[in-house]
Formats: sequence, C-alpha cells, structure tokens
Amino acid sequence: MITIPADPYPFAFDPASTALVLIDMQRDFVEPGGFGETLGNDVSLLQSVVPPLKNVLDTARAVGMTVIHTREGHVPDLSDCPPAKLNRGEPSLRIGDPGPKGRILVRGEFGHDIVDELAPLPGELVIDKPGKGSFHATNLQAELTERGISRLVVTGVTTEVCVHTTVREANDRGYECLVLSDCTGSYFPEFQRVGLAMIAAQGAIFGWVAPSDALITALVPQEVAS
Ligand code: TIU
Repeated sequence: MITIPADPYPFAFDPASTALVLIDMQRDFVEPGGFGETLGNDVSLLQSVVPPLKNVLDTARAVGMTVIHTREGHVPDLSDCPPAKLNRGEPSLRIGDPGPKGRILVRGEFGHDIVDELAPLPGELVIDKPGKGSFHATNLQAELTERGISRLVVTGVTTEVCVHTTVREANDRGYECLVLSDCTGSYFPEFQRVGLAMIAAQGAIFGWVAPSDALITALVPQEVAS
C-alpha cells in the first residue's frame, strides 16, 4: 500500500487494485466550438486541466496502473437520450444537432472523442456513457470487478457534473475515490472550489482530494506487479 497526503486525511491505495479514471476529456467539452461552449461556457478553464492530467496519465501508464477513459454521448438515432436531457435549457445547439465538430455529443463524431493529448492507448478501457455518471447504463462496474479494482483516482470534467456524479455513484458502490484537484475542471471557479470541498467534507463523505504532484511523487518509485 502507498499512502499520500490528501484532504481530509491521507489516502492509502495499492496501485495494482486502483484505476485512473479520466472523465469526459472530450473535444465537445474542452475545446472552443464544442457543446460546452454552446452552453455559454468559457472552455479555457477546462483546457488548463490537460497538461497536469497528461503527466498523471504518463505516470500511471509507466507504472502499469489500469487506465479507464469515459465519454458522454449518444447513439446516432439518440434513442439512448431521454427527452428530459435532449430538451433541457435553451442552448443554441442541442444534442444531435450539427456543430463545428460534428453532431453534438453523438458517438463517432470528432467532437465526441477525447482530446489528442489524452487519447486512449490500445488496451485502455473506454466507457461510453449516456448520462453524467459513469456507472449509469454502462458496464463499468463489471469491468472494475473483472480487474479486481477497489479504488479509483478520478480526474476529468466537469467537477460538479460528471466527476461528482461518478464519485457519488462509485462511493455508493463501495469504491474509495481520490479526486485530483488540478486534474479536474469546471467552467465556474466557485463550483470547482466548492465541488472539491463537498467531496472531502464530513470526514471524506464521498472521497479524498489531493493535488496531482502528491500522487506522482508517490507513484514514481513504484512499478505495478504484472
Ligand atoms: N455541462 C457540464 O458541466 N457538464 C456536462 O454536461 N458533462 C460533463 O460534466 N462531462
């Protein structure tokens, strides 16, 4: 076991039974012209997540940790998108509409895919999810069970939406989650701050929070037994 400093108290984990999860680092959310921007958001705050997350991804790969990517999106006929999600709000573009990066949040479209810097390697699990949480209507739990994973290091966007929903789902299913503060991002600075605080409050009510250098420092001497 490795123990790293974290909020609200040190997080202990074995890299062999811990997965790095990258939530929805998709062009539609992170890059200009995507779904996130059509909702009226400033995507520059999300772009700052990419360099530290790339460092964590490189380290996790180097030590042989399980790496899991998720993507939020829908099948082309949108049959997996509930009307309540499709019709929500007054965006200039809706899910399924043609956008500058292809149809918004539709699987197989350029904008739906993960940014180049964090592109999955062959053999890394990619979970396509129709909802905000990574467990809802996916095979994530079965994949984790098959790999003997009991803890998650959670990263990605956005902190208060898909990261939070996933951490809450994982917590209820018995997984211990460490959320990396500089590898998660929100379009709203106050949501980033409060979103992270909510996770670690009340003695780690949903999980732990730490900066990525705490994880990298602890992992560098490690190599996961194969
Ligand atoms: N809009 C927003 O903050 N997030 C999402 O719609 N999805 C994710 O968080 N991935």
